[in-house]
Amino acid sequence: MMSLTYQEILKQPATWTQTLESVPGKWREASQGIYPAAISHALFMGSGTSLYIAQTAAQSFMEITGIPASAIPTSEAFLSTPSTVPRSGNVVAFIISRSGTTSEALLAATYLRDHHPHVRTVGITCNADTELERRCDTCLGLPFAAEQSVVMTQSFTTMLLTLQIVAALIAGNDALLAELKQLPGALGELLPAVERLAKDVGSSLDYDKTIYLGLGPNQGLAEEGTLKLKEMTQSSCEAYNPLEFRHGPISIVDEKTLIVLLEGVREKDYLADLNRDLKRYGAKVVSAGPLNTPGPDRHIQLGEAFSDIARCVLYIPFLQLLAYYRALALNLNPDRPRNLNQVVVLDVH
Ligand code: F1P
Repeated sequence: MMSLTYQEILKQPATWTQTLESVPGKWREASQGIYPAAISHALFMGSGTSLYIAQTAAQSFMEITGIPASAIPTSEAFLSTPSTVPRSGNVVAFIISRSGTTSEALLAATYLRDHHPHVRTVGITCNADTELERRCDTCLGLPFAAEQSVVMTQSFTTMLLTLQIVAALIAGNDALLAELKQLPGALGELLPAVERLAKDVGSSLDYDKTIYLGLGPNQGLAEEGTLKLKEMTQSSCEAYNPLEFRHGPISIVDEKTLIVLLEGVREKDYLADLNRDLKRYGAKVVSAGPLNTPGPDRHIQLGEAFSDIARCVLYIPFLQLLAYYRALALNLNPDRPRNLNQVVVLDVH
């Protein structure tokens, strides 16, 4: 039988089309009583993959709307409230959870509802009729992106794209909405080349560590790259901002290091120096993005027609397929990650 994870990765162009068609209407309904001009802060939270969605969504939201935004692990909303939840103003909290049943997401929703009436909670989930929906003030359900796999793939890009659409609607940015609408077609065209490179690089067992580099909105994507690789292959890997990586962590680079660089236009003048150092210390560098800066051993050109924000979801299928093909090369079953279930539950919820 074909791997469920693989099938869900390849479904993304179709799932993104459904997202773009349905989210504006869903948001119109769900956002009754939320007045864009009155929002003073947007808080994005999740656990695991959903935390990395929150990171990229928060950066996207602030860039698109100009409204201050931050991302936190859901546990921090109720365990470190004074340092994570603004004490006043009109705060909108997006609580992201594929399952809609993860304990920390439920605890955060209940805590905010009971203790912080100035915070309006919006659940984002891929399942219908969930406990998260019952505990939040309002909810965006995306059941067409529900998954059978343990490892989250199409749910990552669907929930991230949803939050970017919501930000564009809040900002009244029609040009960005039109740009986002080009994504399913762009991924459809790119997938064969993305898969070829992911298979080539992922199948090589010449590396004992993988480093993912991404700046700004791409940092959450780099983190997500590590999580896919850890879940599907239990390999050692880390994520960094590419310029930060030169300030110490570069000491770990050697001939058995694979670097996956997610290029953004904003850092284009700074990447040649980084690539030179990475090569000098023996790393194999694979880059993905719109630039094709001199230096990498392999490159996949993607998303040059898109802004840095709209391009975010386009990098992700490459990272997912890289982990998938490495799992196959290691004789592991990507559908059965070690020590992990679809939902992580605490005794207290
Ligand atoms: C989040 C999560 C996933 C992880 C695993 C367990 O769940 O931690 O990131 O890969 O599937 O659950 P959710 O709150 O988004 O359902």
